[in-house]
Amino acid sequence: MNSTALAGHSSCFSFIVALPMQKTKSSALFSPANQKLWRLTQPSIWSLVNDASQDDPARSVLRTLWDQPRWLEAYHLYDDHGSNLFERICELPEYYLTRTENAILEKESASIISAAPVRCIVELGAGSAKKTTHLLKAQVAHRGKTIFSPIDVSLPGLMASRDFARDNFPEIEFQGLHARYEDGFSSIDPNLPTLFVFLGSTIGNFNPSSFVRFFSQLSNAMGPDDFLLLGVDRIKDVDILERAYADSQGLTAQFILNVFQNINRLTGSNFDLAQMRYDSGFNPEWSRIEMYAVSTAAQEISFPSFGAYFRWEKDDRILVEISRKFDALRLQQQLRFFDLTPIAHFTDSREWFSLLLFRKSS
Ligand code: AVJ
Repeated sequence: MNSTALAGHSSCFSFIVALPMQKTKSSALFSPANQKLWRLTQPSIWSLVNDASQDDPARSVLRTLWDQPRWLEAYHLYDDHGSNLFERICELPEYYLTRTENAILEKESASIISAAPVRCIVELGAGSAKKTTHLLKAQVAHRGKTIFSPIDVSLPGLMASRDFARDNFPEIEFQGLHARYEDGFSSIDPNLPTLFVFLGSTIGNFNPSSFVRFFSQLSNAMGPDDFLLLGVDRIKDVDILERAYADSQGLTAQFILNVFQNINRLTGSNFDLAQMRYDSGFNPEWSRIEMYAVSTAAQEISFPSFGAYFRWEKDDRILVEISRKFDALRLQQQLRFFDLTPIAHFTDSREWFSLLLFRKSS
């Protein structure tokens, strides 16, 4: 474990003694110019010193609710209740994604690590770190001491990930980044050979403009010895796709409608969950599942602190989440134009899910 990271917080005395050590230690992860942007706010967890760039979640909600169609940024789904619901979705028989990806990781982690000789693993999204176990195990077996640095906006997620790493992988130096993905990966030293890991088909949440921005920024932050492992859900039989987002227990409906509870809390708005229903389906033109909230009665939605309101008419829809389904070969081809060269492709026997490995091309 990173004991110097802990030392800076324990007492005044160790603060004086440990501070210089702490700086040399963490500079293994951050590029020297970016080191000063970060401070430890928790043992082994860094935050931006000046987080003014952080978007106000309430403003994000209003900005997209006035768009046409009305829509929401996916991150609002993951308040505490939403995160719990998502964990339960991952266990649903209809929701094959998590299970399938895990099985591929279990089988292929050694090959992935052999193909990507790195000293650091940066995971976008901390999750529970359990899905990363196989990779971490293979990395430690092949290379011994390693930096593991998850980036996440959820502090509880990072802390759980840190505790999991501490309890299971004494060889790992944990450096969590409490930040947005792009703020996190832009600070990492491009000279440190790093495997960036983006699992769970989370990339499927991104609309076209955030997709392009994300890969431009990530590729730009990557050094010549860096790799990207991307987990994506594939195009398949429409019934299988649609059932994964319309489960018989109604958990997905709860997960999607819960966002309005969160928004009421964030903005003081008056969305009435009893007057809306969940609807979802596959849109073949956009190759994505679309998840909507539909109003079952005309309602006036007001945002008192913004002096704003709109009428949500009966049967009108708010696009709460999208989940893109990918053609793996086409995606590999597309990412070449972001200077990412495909070097390996791992899938399951049904070809439902893919792990794509890329190298930064110079
Ligand atoms: C976390 C974005 C991968 O799109 O499958 C699951 C989210 N939403 N059921 C997905 C989700 C409804 C999930 N991702």
